[in-house]
Amino acid sequence: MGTTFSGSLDGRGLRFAIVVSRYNETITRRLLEAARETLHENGVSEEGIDVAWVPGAFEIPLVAKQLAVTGRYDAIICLGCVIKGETAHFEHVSREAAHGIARVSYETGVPTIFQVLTAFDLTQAMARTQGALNRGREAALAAIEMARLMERLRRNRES
Ligand code: INI
Repeated sequence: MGTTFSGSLDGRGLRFAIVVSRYNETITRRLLEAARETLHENGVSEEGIDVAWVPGAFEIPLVAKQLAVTGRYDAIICLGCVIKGETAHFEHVSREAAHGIARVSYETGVPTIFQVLTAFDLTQAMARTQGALNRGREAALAAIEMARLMERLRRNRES
């Protein structure tokens, strides 16, 4: 019988970097708080969480990559909020954030979690940063699970 690989939600001893954008900061702070809280709830220590602030979602991938290549982190969590305005700027920013964040994962092998909200208005964004629905929580859980899964896959490669 073959092997089934899966991660776990045990964050003890893991290290994370969170890249968070200041644009729409009311929302991104809420994502950050929920992500931090969830990491702690799952055993990640205060010293295990570094945070880097960037101006907007467009700048997230560069900083995420810079952090990923240090080799210090088990996963990178990217938090941002893009809200549709009256021009196509929204499309460019959200597309590049998504592509860029995915590329960081593929190029570095470090799980890089995409939690850049793309909303049509502030109400939609607020709804996704409340209570159990807070997407910062989802991002933190995905980061722990992916960190543990990658660790498991590395062990499998070495054995
Ligand atoms: N950045 C965001 O994070 N969210 C937005 O909604 C947004 N809009 O709508 O313009 C936004 N723009 C700034 C962008 O991310 C860069 O910081 C800027 O273009 C400088 O490179």
